[in-house]
Amino acid sequence: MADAPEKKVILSGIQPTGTFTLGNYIGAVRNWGPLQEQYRCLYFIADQHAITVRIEPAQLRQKTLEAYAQLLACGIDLDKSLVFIQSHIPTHSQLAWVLNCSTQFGELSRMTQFKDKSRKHPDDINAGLFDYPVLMAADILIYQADLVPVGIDQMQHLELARNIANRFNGRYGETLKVPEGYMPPIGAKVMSLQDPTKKMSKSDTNPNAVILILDDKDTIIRKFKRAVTDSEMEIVYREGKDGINNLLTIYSVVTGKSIDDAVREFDGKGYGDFKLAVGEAVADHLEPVRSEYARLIQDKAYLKECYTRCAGEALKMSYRTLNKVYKKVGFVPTELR
Ligand code: ATP
Ligand code: LTN
Repeated sequence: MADAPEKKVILSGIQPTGTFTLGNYIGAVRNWGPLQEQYRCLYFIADQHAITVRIEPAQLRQKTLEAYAQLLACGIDLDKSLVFIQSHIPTHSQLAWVLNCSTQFGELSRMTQFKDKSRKHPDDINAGLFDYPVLMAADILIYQADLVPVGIDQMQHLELARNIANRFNGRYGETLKVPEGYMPPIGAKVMSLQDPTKKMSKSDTNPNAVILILDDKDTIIRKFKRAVTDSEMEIVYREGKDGINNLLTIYSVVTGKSIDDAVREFDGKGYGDFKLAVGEAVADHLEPVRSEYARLIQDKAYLKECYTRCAGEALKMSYRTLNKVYKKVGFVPTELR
């Protein structure tokens, strides 16, 4: 009998820089669960990326475990996917070194995230921050991933990963799969509730700007009530109405209704009623995530068993690519791997 065709590989990561926001959830993590049915999925906590900005070691350790439990609480099923911690898999950094030598200084200098974060942390523009996209390329290419589900802010990094793969293949012969991005049709960029021209971000210092997926119902409603909108009175999706557009997008995603239906539903209503309805819908949608997280985070032994098993499998997969790459570039083979 012919072998069943191998499933396509999906890979994505998230940094343990804080509790996931509604932006992370809608733009990325929420979409990862449903993909498990059709694809071979690998998801990981990018703790090595997180140290490109200053973070206390104890905090990083705790946030990494919390992020791991949050991923599982968001519907990722360990019978179908591998969920691991980046620093447990040394091959990512090993491949990153080789890929560094196929990456140009100029292209890394153009990365928007590098420029933004350099501006935010002018006293710590470290080489890791600069090299961040090459490690990200290695994360993806080491598993020969076909698809990478991310929010819009990561598309530039993904494009760079594609360029690096093409350049490597051009120089050494076909070795690395060139991945495609996978963006949600709606919600690829959820905006801050306090400045709807800026993306909602885990590292925002204004707590009212950000909904955390573990916020309780009262907190969620309070934050939506304070959301910045505009001085008009019309609930429509239109250019220039960034605050209302953002709320309509969020409402549409968490209720499964189309934006047009949402606009019809709130026709003639005031902003106050609308914000309350969005807050309630988000809180209800996130409630199962919050309770599942509360259960999982108690069980450290279970979490350890999960990330250890997954790392073992991921490591084995990753060696296949690393060994090929090492051979192609001309490293002398060793029995040690
Ligand atoms: P930080 O504030 O620490 O930079 P972040 O909130 O931007 O963190 P990341 O860990 O960089 O989060 O991103 C994880 C995933 O969430 C990525 O796929 C990213 O594209 C997506 N994402 C982040 N913020 C948003 C947002 N506001 N809207 C949609 N997707 C988002
Ligand atoms: N840079 C990503 C996190 C990340 C990632 C990856 C995403 C690290 N490695 C590989 C997709 C594929 C971010 O979300 N900021």
